[in-house]
Amino acid sequence: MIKLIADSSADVTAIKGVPFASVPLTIRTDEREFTDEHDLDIGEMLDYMQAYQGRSGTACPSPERWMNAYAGADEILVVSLTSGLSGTYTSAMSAAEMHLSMHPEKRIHVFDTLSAGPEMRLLLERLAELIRQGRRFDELVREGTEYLKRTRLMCCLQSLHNFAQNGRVSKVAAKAVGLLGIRILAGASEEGTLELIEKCRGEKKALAVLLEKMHDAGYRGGKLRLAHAQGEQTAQALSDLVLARFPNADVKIYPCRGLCAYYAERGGVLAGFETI
Ligand code: X90
Repeated sequence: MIKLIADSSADVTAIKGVPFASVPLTIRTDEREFTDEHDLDIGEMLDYMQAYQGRSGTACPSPERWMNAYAGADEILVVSLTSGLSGTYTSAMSAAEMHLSMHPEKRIHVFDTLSAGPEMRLLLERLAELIRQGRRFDELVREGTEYLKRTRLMCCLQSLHNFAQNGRVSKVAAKAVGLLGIRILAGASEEGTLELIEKCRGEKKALAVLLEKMHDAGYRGGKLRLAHAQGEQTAQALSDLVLARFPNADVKIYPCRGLCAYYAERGGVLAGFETI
């Protein structure tokens, strides 16, 4: 049996026709801890975070969590959040090492996506498609690795507060975008870190520029996955722009789960897309 597994930053809870498990990260303050599972109320978490005055942070899944997800499957493909910003990949790899030492006949591959959210989802969709075609493990690894080179992640955010307080972007960069009406366009760099692209005044302008940046990166109307942190209207506006330019684009809009919602912050939209 082959199984697909991703950490919760992929914003995926199930995949049609393929065994799948989601391994949660956690989001915490000094008072509360949120486990990024199905029943997590994202709206409530964002309200709480907005009102909370102290520090907050996140933690990657423990190797034990990964090992539990590995149990029972013969061949395992893991789609992990970027190693450039999180210990998730390292944790998945040490779990794989331990699991294989007990079950040497099994196979595990961990994809370091150097990305997050919707770009991870694109990879999961691609792998699921190949699995349904009956492709072999080695081919899945090879094709998945190739596919990742043709996908990208960009985002439009209203705040970098949570990135900054976790030391994942400089405080100087974060200060400049806490201002009312300013939207920050950013993307996943080649090293899998957050790369600032541009600051824009107002959403309309920001989305127009984002589409240009996507086009520059090679987007020509292929798959586009938009994950939003209670920013459905923004995601819809971007989708409208994209469809006006590429009427046959394959666009899907859906809510972020906890980890991405925490970092994207309310109103943030993440765009994962295919390039040519
Ligand atoms: O290990 C941990 O505590 C988790 C740290 C996660 C940090 C990154 C989360 C990114 C969520 C936000 C916008 C897209 C940025 C992409 C950069 C690769 C998504």
